[in-house]
Amino acid sequence: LKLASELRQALIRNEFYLVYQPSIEMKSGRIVAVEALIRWRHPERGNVAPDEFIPIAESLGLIRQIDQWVLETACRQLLQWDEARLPPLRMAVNVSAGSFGHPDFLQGVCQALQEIGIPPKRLLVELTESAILRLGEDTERAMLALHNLGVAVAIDDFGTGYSSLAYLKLPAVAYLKIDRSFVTGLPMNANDVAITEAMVAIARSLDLHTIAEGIETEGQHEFLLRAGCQEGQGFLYSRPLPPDEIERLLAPRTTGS
Ligand code: G
Ligand code: G
Ligand code: MN
Ligand code: NA
Repeated sequence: LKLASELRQALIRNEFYLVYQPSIEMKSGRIVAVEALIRWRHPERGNVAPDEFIPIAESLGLIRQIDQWVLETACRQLLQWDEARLPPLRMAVNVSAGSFGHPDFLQGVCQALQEIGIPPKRLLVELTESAILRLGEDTERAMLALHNLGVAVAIDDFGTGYSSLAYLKLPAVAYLKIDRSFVTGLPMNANDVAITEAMVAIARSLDLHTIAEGIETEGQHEFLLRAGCQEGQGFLYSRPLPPDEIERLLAPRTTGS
């Protein structure tokens, strides 16, 4: 596959970049966090979607390098925003099973946080349910190590992954992301209403923070706010943005004179 050999070169050639999607507190509408999302600017093909190249990177064993690059780049960005006196955001990064389950993952996280100077509680690691299923017994070990470091984990794409609910009890798991597929049908679809309400109820009773994904309409926002969902992401608030646009949204305004 041509894409495979090009993917090997992409890190060296600096073809990856990150965009950041805001996450808002439902009650106030304030931006409280961003999620880093990788993009690949291919010299000939133009932008290649992560859905296309992440699975290839996983199968080629390149994902650990890529995820580490994402982690470091996102942490450096967070430091820059702090220095520009933006409100203190939480930074979420997506991590694949192959990275999360590797014995060196914790050290990579530790190193990025320490070298760049980011407190562990500012970072959120997003792991999909399907990744947890693939990890099996490695999940618990990696989760405990992250928890001891002070980094929280979000279960991404919650409700789509055929895995058990047992991992919701693991100490690092502090966030649950309600998948876009359940948000789409709100507030009209009775099944989506029942499922999202049940998810918020589970999260609340386990003391987990809920983040709904893919919010596109006021009706979805209203429903989720009333259901008790704490945070939301989606095109209604903002698309994933390059760093300078995040700054424009959040920079402290200089007042007159
Ligand atoms: O940004 P977009 O919606 O196109 O992302 C598509 C998928 O790619 C999402 O499921 C997301 O979790 C995944 N993804 C985006 N950025 C990263 C990344 O930096 N690392 C990993 N492992 N997955 C990512
Ligand atoms: O799987 P994960 O949640 O990491 O994927 C995030 C992806 O979802 C991003 O690539 C982003 O572009 C996409 N996304 C974010 N908000 C919306 C939305 O409101 N509607 C749709 N259709 N996609 C969204
Ligand atoms: Mn995610
Ligand atoms: Na998701």
